Amino acid sequence: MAMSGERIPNNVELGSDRVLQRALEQWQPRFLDWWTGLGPTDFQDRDVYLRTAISVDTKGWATFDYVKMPDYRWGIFLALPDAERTIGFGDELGKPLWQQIPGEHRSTLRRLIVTQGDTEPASVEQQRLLGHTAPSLYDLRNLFQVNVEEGRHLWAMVYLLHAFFGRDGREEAEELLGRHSGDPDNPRILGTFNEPIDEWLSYFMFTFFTDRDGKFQLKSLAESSFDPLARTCRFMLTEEAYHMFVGDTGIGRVVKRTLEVMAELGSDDPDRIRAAGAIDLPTIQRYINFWFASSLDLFGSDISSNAAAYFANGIKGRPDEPRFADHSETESRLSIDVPDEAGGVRTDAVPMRNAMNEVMRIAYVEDCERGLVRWNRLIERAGYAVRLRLPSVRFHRTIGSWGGTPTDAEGNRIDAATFARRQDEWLPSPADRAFVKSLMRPVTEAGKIAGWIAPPDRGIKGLPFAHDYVRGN
Ligand code: BYC
Ligand code: FE
Ligand code: FE
Repeated sequence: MAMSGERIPNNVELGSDRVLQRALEQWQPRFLDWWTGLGPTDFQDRDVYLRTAISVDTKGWATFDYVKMPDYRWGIFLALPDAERTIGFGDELGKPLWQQIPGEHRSTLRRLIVTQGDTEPASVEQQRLLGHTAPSLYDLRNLFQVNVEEGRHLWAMVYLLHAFFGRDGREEAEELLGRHSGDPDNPRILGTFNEPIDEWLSYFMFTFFTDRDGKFQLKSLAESSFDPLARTCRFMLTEEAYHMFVGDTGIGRVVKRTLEVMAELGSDDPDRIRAAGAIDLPTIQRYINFWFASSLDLFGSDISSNAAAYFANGIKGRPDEPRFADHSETESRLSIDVPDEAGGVRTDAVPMRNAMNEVMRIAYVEDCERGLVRWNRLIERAGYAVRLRLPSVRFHRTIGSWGGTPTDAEGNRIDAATFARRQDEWLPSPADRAFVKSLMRPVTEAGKIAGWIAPPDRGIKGLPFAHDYVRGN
């Protein structure tokens, strides 16, 4: 099915649509210019042991080999069609899926696809300097693995724009390479994707918390009535799992190393732990607070007429929609806590369709909790009473009912002055960030690892940790 001999590997029979093929072949060199200009700096001529998607066959969907990143075979792969599937939610429940875009939903779908597509290259831009400070060759390889796959996710959205949106779609595809993370004049669309990621603790937080937003957004778009969108998201989720693994095990390895240093010192004093070159648990907690809150914002407003319209029109469902009992949700409501005018909290019963962003956010928070359970098990086994926790979903929000309402990490409302005075208790301070950055020194010898992180339990694809995953200098 996959045509790997083609310039753009694909399973969408690109060769039978010459106009589309030519349009994408014209976009390809622009993508490569972007990749070499704004992708990982200075590692483009290295041989990196990378996974490449080559088909959607569940057993053999990817190959592993040494590749120079600019030679990576970014392809277009959609999960196979499911002949049984019909519209799974909303007002058109049970009707046939759309293979083309209904005119009335064109601008909405375009905006969602552009928003999804925008995040993918944004993350590559955010991470472009990290290669210079990788704690091991294994981590360096994982960074580049995630980067090339985010590049492929951009291809997935650009394919949809070119194939289904004509001239508008081609223009949007250009702009996906024109906006840049953190650019004051032309930033990326969503907040989190303009945050700098210039050290590896933030990188692991990002792949844990922000790629997990990706998982949930992709799962909800995988339910879309627009079948090509659903199928492309289904396949993207195959790659996404590893991105979250990198974050989950990355944070776990930082915690593990910190616990080793605490045992060596016989102390949990943050200053002594820092002096010994590890990251104290309170600092890790503050990074969790920051990245969790920022990623919660990515779900949009908790009460959203946009979300209600996406659901009613069958455009965007809930993650794992078949697991819900009611796929129409015309009568049901969800209780949502919002700040009231008197400085307290009020509970509103919001029509379920308007609360779809919150439904997703709740599922996301539960998924995040599972990671914390694993890290806390390490702390518990080491004999310490402290636990890492997720802050309240109200904490440090910029979007939704709690956006701009100051609270402490438990979600109690406080005034702005108190927040300003105490924020260094909850969020990474400039001094925390400077400390974490001071630890970032590259370790480039196979089998060696930086002092602030433990090695992984195993390497890639059955190879040892000490394998030479990135070759050539
Ligand atoms: N920052 O009703 P509202 C990933 C805007 S991550 C800035 O609240 P709605 C990845 C919103 O656009 C997954 N603006 O929101 C991870 C709207 O603007 P307009 C990315 C924000 O529409 C790691 C306005 O506020 N995929 O794949 O229900 C590495 C009010 O709208 C933010 C998607 O997001 C924010 N945080 O939902 C690589 C899926 N939040 O239109 C990749 C596609 C909201 O009034 N996107 N706004 O100008 C969506 O489904 C929706 O656009 C959102 C917002 C869920 C983001
Ligand atoms: Fe992605
Ligand atoms: Fe990802």
